[in-house]
Amino acid sequence: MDERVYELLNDQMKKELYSAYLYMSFADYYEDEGLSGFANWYMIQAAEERDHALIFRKYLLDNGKSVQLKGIDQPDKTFSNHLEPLEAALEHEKYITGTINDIYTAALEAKDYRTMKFLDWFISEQQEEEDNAEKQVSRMRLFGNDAKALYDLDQENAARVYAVPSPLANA
Ligand code: OFO
Repeated sequence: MDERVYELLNDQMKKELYSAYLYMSFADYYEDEGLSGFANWYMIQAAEERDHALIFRKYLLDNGKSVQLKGIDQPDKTFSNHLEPLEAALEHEKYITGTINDIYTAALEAKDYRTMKFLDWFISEQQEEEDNAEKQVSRMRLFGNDAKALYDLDQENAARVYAVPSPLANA
């Protein structure tokens, strides 16, 4: 495997684990705010991010590469209203989309078609994650100032259930 592609895949594991850590901090904020549905949403999001890291880990191991676990930063977000974590999540997902695109570009340049194919799942996943994050932002902007509507949004988020991502389910 091309050295740069390898490094980027390895770094992505850390970024996905940081995403899990970040979303857990959002869940903690919402728990403190009494919005346990939003907390549920972000704990499931955190579980998905950990799974994303495991998918990269498996890909490296399946391709005979060693895994290098690197240090994970402390999330430094503090929030002053219910909208801010949702906006931070959208911004973060766009950043992660950029990092996936960077690996794809490196794989293309290295003619590493296998890695490009592997990344296809993540490219679709990022579109879904950005869509979900955008939906959370717009619904909070529209309805977040109304107590009954906020309660309903919280209930909706409470209904989210964890599902194993297909690359791990089929592993
Ligand atoms: Fe790993 O998908 Fe969000 O960041």
